Amino acid sequence: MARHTPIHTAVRCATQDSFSRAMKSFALRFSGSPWVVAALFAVTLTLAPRGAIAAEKPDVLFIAVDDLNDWTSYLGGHPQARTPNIDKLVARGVAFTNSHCAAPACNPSRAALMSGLRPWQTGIYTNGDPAQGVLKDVLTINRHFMASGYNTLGGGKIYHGGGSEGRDDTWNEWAGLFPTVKEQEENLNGLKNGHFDWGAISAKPADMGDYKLTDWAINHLKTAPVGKPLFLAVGYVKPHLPWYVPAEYFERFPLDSIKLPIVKEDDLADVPEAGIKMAKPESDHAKVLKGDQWRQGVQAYLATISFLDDQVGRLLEGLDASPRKENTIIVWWTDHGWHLGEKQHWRKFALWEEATRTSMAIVAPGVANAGARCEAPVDYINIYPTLCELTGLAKPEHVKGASLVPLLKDPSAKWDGVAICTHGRGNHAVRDAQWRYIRYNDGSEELYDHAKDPNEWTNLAGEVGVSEVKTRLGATLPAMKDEVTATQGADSEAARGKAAKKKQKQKKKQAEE
Ligand SMILES: [Ca+2]
Ligand SMILES: [Ca+2]
Repeated sequence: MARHTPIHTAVRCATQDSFSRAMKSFALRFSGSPWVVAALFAVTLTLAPRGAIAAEKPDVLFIAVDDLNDWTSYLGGHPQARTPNIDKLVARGVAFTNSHCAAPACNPSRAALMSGLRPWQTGIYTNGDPAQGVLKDVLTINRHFMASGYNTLGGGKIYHGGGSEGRDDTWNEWAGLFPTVKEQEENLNGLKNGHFDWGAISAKPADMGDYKLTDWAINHLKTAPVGKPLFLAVGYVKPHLPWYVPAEYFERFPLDSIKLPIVKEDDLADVPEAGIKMAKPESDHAKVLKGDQWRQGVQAYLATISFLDDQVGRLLEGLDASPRKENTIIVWWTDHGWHLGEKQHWRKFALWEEATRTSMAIVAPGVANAGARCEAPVDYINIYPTLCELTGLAKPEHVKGASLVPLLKDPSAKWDGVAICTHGRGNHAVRDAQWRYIRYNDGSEELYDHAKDPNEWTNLAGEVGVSEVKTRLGATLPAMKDEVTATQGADSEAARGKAAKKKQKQKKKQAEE
């Protein structure tokens, strides 16, 4: 797909009334000029009849969480994880237990979910790619809800970086990140590894940004006008590093009781070079071992998740005490998974189960059965179309993913979809009900059979008799030539800003010399 295609189709999908239809033919005539189309798109959004669709629409509570893997009680990713409130939330609807991000890093995962476009369609593959510039004319989820008459409010971390959030065509109110206690590197764990740090801090829960964000959200649930449907996006920052939370959360997980993840000593022996480069065993893992901080790291992650869980509990109470309790769709998602030493890897940035599996659930009163679990392989390209179907909003033309509504109605319904996760151009993982197939951009492969090997210890890609599986799963991936190149340095506001700064620096240097 050409890089600008989504932008043009975004223009077409914003055309929901007769005025817009007239403008559409105008847009199509000028579709060769991105400038005209972009300007027109802005006009279309401005003149959309806000509130016209309003009245009977359900409200949407859209909850994003940063860096939470499957260490929740209900997913059982770690036996000591204790998340009664998250469990309560997902039990109100359908918990998707085989759900995966579209990319294992904050920026590309969020950009894909919010736009409905995969990394290989936009060129947003890494945290360094300028998503705000690339998506500036794309009808993202929040813009679609806003243009459709929803009171669209956002706070915390929804996208990665705040480039577009302050614009008046993206949110009715953008609250930004909430200030928290010290987040700069304190080196509490002694590893001298930037924000890869953890430890108890002497602060009250109420000093934490996520606590303030929760208060902000509860206030809007209570006071936002009931005559207008609400799209409330709440972006929690924890359990992102650094894992600094008040001591009371650490006390919930005594250090001498902590269990380490179960790992295989020589797990990387059958992983191709490209995978080992992602694992970087000589980096974080070597430092953790050298500093004897593995157990402390696990404790700190569990403690930080527990802090998050308390905030989720407060938010649910706020929803239940509000006039919106009965008619609110909840979309709960974490932006990717996290390794804590499995395959000698820490953080996300890889294509194995720990990095791609997420916590995701959809509560849809009257549609989804409470307490249901769905094991179908799904990913974040499915969220945008699901939200459109649940709220009756038109599905934008550029949004090609399948809606999850059939699975919300019947979690065991037939499902042909697979989950795809992309980490850099040409590197992908595909997950179906049984298998994980990884293909790197040098052609090397991994294949794991989850029926027998849930820890992904044994790479079967070179075995006899698996070619059918590899071919079938590989067929869902794009050819390299069809993947958009990374947008880093591409024509975008961020890149232009960077280039201008560089030029200025050079000039200054020359002047000084
Ligand atoms: Ca993240
Ligand atoms: Ca292995």
